Amino acid sequence: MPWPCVLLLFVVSSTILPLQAVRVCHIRPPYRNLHLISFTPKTHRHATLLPNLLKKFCSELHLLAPERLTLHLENFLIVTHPQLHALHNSKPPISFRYISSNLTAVFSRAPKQNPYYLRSSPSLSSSTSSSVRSTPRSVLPLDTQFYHQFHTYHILAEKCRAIASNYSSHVTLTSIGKSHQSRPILALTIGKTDSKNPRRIFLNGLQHAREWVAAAVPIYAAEQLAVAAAEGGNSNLANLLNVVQVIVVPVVNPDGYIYSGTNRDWRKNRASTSKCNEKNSLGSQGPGVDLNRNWATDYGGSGSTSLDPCSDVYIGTSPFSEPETAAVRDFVLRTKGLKAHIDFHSYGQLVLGTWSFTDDQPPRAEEIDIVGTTLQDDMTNAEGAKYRFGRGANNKLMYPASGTMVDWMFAQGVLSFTVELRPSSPSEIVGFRLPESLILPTCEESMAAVTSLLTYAENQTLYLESNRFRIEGSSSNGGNDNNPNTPDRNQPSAPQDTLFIVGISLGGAVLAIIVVMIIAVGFQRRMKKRAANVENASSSASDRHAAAP
Ligand code: 0X9
Ligand code: ZN
Repeated sequence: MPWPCVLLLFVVSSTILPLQAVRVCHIRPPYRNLHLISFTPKTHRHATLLPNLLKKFCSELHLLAPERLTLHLENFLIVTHPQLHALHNSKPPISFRYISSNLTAVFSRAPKQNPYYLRSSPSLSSSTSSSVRSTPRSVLPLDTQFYHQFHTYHILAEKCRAIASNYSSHVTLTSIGKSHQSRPILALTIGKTDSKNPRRIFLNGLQHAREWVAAAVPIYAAEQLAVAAAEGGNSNLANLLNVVQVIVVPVVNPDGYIYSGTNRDWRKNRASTSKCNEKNSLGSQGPGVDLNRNWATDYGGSGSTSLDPCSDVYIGTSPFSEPETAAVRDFVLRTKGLKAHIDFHSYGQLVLGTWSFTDDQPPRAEEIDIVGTTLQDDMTNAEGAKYRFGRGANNKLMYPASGTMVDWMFAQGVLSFTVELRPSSPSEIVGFRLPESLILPTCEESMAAVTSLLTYAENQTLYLESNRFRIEGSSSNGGNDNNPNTPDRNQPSAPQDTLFIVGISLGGAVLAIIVVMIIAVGFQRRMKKRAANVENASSSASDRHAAAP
């Protein structure tokens, strides 16, 4: 029999206050987006105020509501996430206690041991609830349920509004411009910054319509940061947010995102042209501009670009011809103190440093490598999914790309990375169609990178020094076999060895021959291993290239 989950009341004690007939709602598993909370009316005033409050929520928001309310005892409520937020925002006359969002765990207990299953156990007292997390909170918790599924654009925009209103002392929501189809491009700003010497980082997602997880990740980061800022205290994130402000534009391409709901492999924006078909399953032709080819740095260069308006990598008519890229450009140009940036995409599990269009040595190459390698490690260590770092056009991880956002950001002096989220390759899981169960882990590992980027922005010198030491000191995890820009400390050293051997005395010749043979065998083995690595890297790069764009 399914557990009927009702708003429960204890009948143990003295005062039972009859309420107006409020229905008892039944819910069934799966218990998604639900929270268990409680109220303890301490006075008759509370007890008279509460019924109306609850009734309001019940009728308007389908809150589970009691038939009776017990004075001095805990009265349990099951609320949906929006109800919880609405209740919180309504500043109820008595405080509620947040207990758990894991209703499956709560209701999987045997009825007799289940303090919340009171229909069949009316004698249980409120003290039995101590087995469930009962930290009183004044700040709304992170809504992890939200990240268990992909949402429509409308819901994502609602979520941004909810983050801004629920944490209004720490978060502001603005529109930085409009898309082709006049949708606002939303930006959330979290934390404060000293106006004389501002330090900011910028996160964005979803330049490419079909890369859905790349919208969830920046929203998760914004919510997580908002919770940390609101909770304050001495947490690492709260301290960082006292110094560094974070700006999040989760969906650069809202029109494309919406369109990908019906045309799942859509990549570009929704600029129209009469020249192309309205279809675009992978590989076919459709209108629109590839926003990540529409930036001014090496605009129209040879890195996977096209002048064909129907191509998936069409560059548009001129740099920033698209309202979406122009809006972000203008916003970035008027925002002082930007230190670092991540442009989230999927897929490949890659951290890519600038430049994207050339192998020429960029300025601050060592800095890019230290931060990039650290982000790679942070993301890998968070959940165990392996991320790889590389920079340059021919980094063996991804194809060259011209006119990209990260290259333009870097040209403005902002350390900038493309992060290709999960999955790692099309064969592992089907590319852009990431299973929903992997959204949250992807968000969580990305949060590790965001935290690291905040730490970098807080004190670049300290960050670089400590990570330089860590990367040089680590034998395997910190380094990256596939990164051509990291000096290969395992390069075979045969030429020096040979010179050395030539110089030794004749008496040592026999010994020298043995040494040479040992070195030669070792050298041969290393070369074989290296060849195998290169082969692996290039086959994964060509897989990737074949899949996107
Ligand atoms: O092609 C792109 O714009 C990005 N890849 S995606 O599959 N998400 O479309 C890569 C851009 C950065 N490229 C390099 N750093 N090479
Ligand atoms: Zn992309």
